[in-house]
This record gives sequence, structure tokens and C-alpha cells, in this order.
Amino acid sequence: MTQGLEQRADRRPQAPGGPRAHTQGSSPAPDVNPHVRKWIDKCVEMCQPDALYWCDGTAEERRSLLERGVAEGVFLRLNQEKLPGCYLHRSNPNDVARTEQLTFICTPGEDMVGPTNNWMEPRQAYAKLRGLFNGCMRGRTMYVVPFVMGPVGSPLARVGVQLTDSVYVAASMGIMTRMGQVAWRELGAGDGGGDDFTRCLHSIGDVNPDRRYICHFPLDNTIWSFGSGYGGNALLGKKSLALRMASFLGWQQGWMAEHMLLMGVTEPGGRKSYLAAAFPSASGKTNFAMLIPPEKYRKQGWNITTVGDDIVWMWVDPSTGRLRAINPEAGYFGVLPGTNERTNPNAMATMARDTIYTNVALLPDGDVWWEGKTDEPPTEAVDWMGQKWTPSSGRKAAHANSRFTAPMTNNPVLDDLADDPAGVPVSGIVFGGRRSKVIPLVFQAFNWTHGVYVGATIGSETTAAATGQVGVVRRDPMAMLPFIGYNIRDYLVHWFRMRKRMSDCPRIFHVNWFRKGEDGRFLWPGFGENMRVLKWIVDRCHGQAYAVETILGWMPRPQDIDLEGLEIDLQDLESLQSVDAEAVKAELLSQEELFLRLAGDLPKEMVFQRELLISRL
Ligand code: OXD
Ligand code: MN
Repeated sequence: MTQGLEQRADRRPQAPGGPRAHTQGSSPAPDVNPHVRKWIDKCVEMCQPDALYWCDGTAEERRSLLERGVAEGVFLRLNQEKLPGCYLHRSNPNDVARTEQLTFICTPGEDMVGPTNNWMEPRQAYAKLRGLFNGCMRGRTMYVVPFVMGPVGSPLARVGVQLTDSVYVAASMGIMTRMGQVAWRELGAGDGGGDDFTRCLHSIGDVNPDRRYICHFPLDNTIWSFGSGYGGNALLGKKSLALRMASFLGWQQGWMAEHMLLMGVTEPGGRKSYLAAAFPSASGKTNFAMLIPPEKYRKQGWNITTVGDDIVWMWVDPSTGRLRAINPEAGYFGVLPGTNERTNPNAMATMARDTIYTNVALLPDGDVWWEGKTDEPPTEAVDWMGQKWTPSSGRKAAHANSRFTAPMTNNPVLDDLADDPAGVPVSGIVFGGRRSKVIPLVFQAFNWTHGVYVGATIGSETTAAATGQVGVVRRDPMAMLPFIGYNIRDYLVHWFRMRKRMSDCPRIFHVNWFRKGEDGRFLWPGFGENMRVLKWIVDRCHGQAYAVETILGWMPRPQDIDLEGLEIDLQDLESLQSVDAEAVKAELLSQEELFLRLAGDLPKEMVFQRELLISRL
């Protein structure tokens, strides 16, 4: 079946919804093993593409996919002098963010997915989606995108193959994953080749929200996504494989897939520690992962390096009993509004070349712009929907969820071990949220079990961009609420039990950069100055910094945080770190929402930890 299609590819297949625009045929089929062949044949038979394009992952191919997209009207080539290798993509205005309400975990029983997931029975889900996939790629090319999540050779690295009819998705997967021949090599060729690969089938369909489904079949190692071409819905290596499917697998196999950044912190004496940190979506994870320490710290020799900005996979190293971690991704899919030379110069450098921009404004000279990129807006632009825009248009030029997709190798502060199959040892885990009141700048959990409770109850205030309702605290356990691929009860039990696998476990912390004073101003400057808090955290990981016991956990006294060179008075720092027992009681009550949602499913450790907190109060 696939053999015939490779030849038919030369007939210049029709672009999705557009004229026959392709000018190139398919690449030749590589020597894939029979398991792969059989699955692709079945998908081809169902979707009936006109052509099959096997991605090989070379730089040449990336350029040719992007140019193919330009010919199809999927990409716009940007000013190549200013932004070499950069392109703009505009998604359908109805398709601009992950759609959690249309995301399903499909397991035989509903209890397996628990109260935080949408559930569909697998046979029903397959039947429903088959109806949509049937013939959906007629007149289109099916791209075969083989990829590896994680450094090749890592004990946790996993192979996936995504079939997609979107050249945007194929090109983006080439940035976000280790894509190409390497994946076929990992699987093995011929009859001895393996079938342990995640089968990712994707079609943008007719981009109709009424016919949009992102379905995960953890028991079949399969993901089917239909009707969306946007980020997490369509780049199936990311949230779907690396979080939902991987968290399920990690639960079964004794490792962890988490929504965390991973950073290296090097001290003046050369000691290096790695921290993993979980913050709810759009709370500045990418900024934190690429933090530039204040000048004073840089001069002393402090240095921050990025292993990852969104996802970590962690396992216990049997020889040391310590947690190790890798970043399964190979690129960044970062939020743009608010990103600039001041807030994140490393991100700006990362996206200066070989980057796909999605849903930003286009400037007359072929450069791009988004709200917050510069203090002054441009006098004219074409907005993210392709309409003429001026500052008086009364609407945003870039979408609030506009993104850059850039290879991690562009990051000037990429950690030396980011591609090391052995991963990095994790000294600390940091949880955080966006909280204007109650929650102090930093505290350390008393122990692992308490830390799991702290992570499970993190909350973040909604911003106007997200809901229109500002300041409502939403609970987001471990920042994983939309990404836990199974029952949250089992997920929390898994976290508690991981302690038993480790002889020395990471210290757990909570940070809040967003606390405000009575007058409504932020008490902490944030960004690079967060280094001062990081220093205390790293020292604590090595048992070196002073802390006092409070009802919430171990906390630095104001004099334990280095304030030299910072324009903040001691009183502000005291307010930042103040813990008001009445407010904590109210906080406990507001956790009820989460506890009720989990109802009878709550692990007993969660109940004990809450009781301990009440007794401390
Ligand atoms: C993301 C998210 O896109 O968390 O990373 O939503
Ligand atoms: Mn994320």
C-alpha cells in the first residue's frame, strides 16, 4: 500500500483546502520494520492521503518543508536578514489554544482516568474518530514523522511516530523532538525491529471545533488527534505523549513525567545543582529556566543553565538511590506576549533564527511583533489574523497565546548535559503559583511527604487574559491538572511512594514571585532577582542555609536572603515572608474545592498532612 503511494506522490498532491501547490514529491521510504509498516498501511487505508512524505530529519529537509508550507500559504517567510530561517504561521482563529474540554483519556473503565479527565470508552472513541479520519487526507499529503523523546540512549527515551496532514506540524515536530532517521534506528529495522513506539495519528480535518477530539489510548500506546492544528493539540510528542501517556507509563513502571522546567545552578566554587520546578501554564516557566543572575552574582561566578523549560522525566538511579532527570523535548514552544530583551534576553536570542512564530503580528519590513516586545507599539502591522492593525485598532496585534517554536540548541545558556542520556541529578523540586496574597516568597517543605502535599495543593490566580475573572485561585496539583493521564488518586499515591525508592530525595520548596502589598504593588522584583531566592534554595539543598520553622514549612529570616544591591526594604521583605494564621485557615478552606473533587479518592497521606497543618495552626 505505502509503496504505491510513494510513486503517486510525484503527481503533486493537493494542499489541504487549497490548490495543487506542492512542487516536490515524497522522500523515499526508509527501511522501517514490519510493525511500523503495518500500522502506517492501516492509517493510509483509513485516511486515504494522495501522497506519503517520510521525514528524515535533516536540516535540508526542514528548509524544504518550510518552503513547501510557504507555497501552500501555511507559512510566511519572514525577513531573512533580520530573522534567518524564521517563518510565520497563522492558525485558524478558532484554534489558538489547547482544548482541555475536547481532550479524552480512553480506558476500559472510567475509574482509571478519575475525576480530573474526560473519559471515553476506547471502542466508542475509535469508532467515533474513525468516522472523522475516514478519507480525511484525500487530496493531501500524509507526513510520516518519526521522533525520539529524550536524549537517544537514555533509559527513559521513547520513540513515537506521528502521521499528520499538516506541514506546520511536521516542521514543528522537527524542532520540538529528535526527529528523523534516528527514531527508525532506535526501533530497529527488519523483522527483529521493535513495536514499542507511540502511534500518533493526527489530522487537522476541517479545523472545526465541533469535530475536534484529542484522544489518548494509554493501553494501546496510541494517540488520535483530529480537528486542530495548534500546539499541544497537534504536536503530539509534547503534552500528549511526554505528559499524559508518559505519566501513565511512569506510574506503571516506577518513574515520573512532570510538567516542570529543569535548570542547572552553578556556584562560584564550581558546585553545580539541578532543580526541577513546576508552575501552572503561563506563569513564567520559560523565563525562570533561562534566568540571568544579577550582575553581582555573575561577577562572583553564579551561572544558570537550561536543561528544559516545560517537561521532565525523572527516575531513581539504582546505583545512587537519587532522582535523575532528562528533558524529553528538543525545542521550546514558548509564550510570546511580555517576552522582551529585559524579561528574557536568552529567549530573545533563542528565537533570533530558525524559529516558527505562530499568531504574532507582522511588521512591514518582515519582522514580527507582539504585545510587550517593545515599550512602544509599531505604528502599523498586520495582526495575527492577517488584518491591518494600528495602535488605535482597539485589539491585540498578537494573540495572547502567540508562541515561538525554536530549537533548544539556539539557547545561549543551554546546559552542557541537556543531551546527555544519563540525565542530571535532581537536588531540589520547586513548586510555585501566582498568588497576590497569603503565600510567602519562599518556604521549604518539612520532608518529601509534606512536599507532595504542598505540590498537590498549589494554586494560581487566574489572569484576565485567561478567564476574564481576575484573582480567582484555581488549584492545579503539581501544575499537572490537564496532563495527568490517569486517576489523580493513583498519581498522588505514586508521588508519595516514590520516596521509598530513593535513599536520598530532593528537597521540596514553594515559591511565589507575585505577592502584593496593601497598596497593590508587587513586593518582589522577580526575573533575574529570583536568583537571590534560588541561592537560599540551593544552600538548603546542601544543608547550608539558615531557616526557621513556621506553620507552612522552613523559611529564611529576612536576613537569610541576600538583599545587597536590591532596592527593597526590610519591611517589604517581612511582608513578603509573613504568614498570617487566619489567612492560612482561609487557604485551607479554599483547598476544600480540590479535596471535594477528589472526594473518596484522596490518598490518606493528603488527609494526614492537612490535619498536621491544622494542628500547627
Ligand atoms: C504549554 C502549556 O503550552 O502548559 O506549555 O499550556
Ligand atoms: Mn506547559
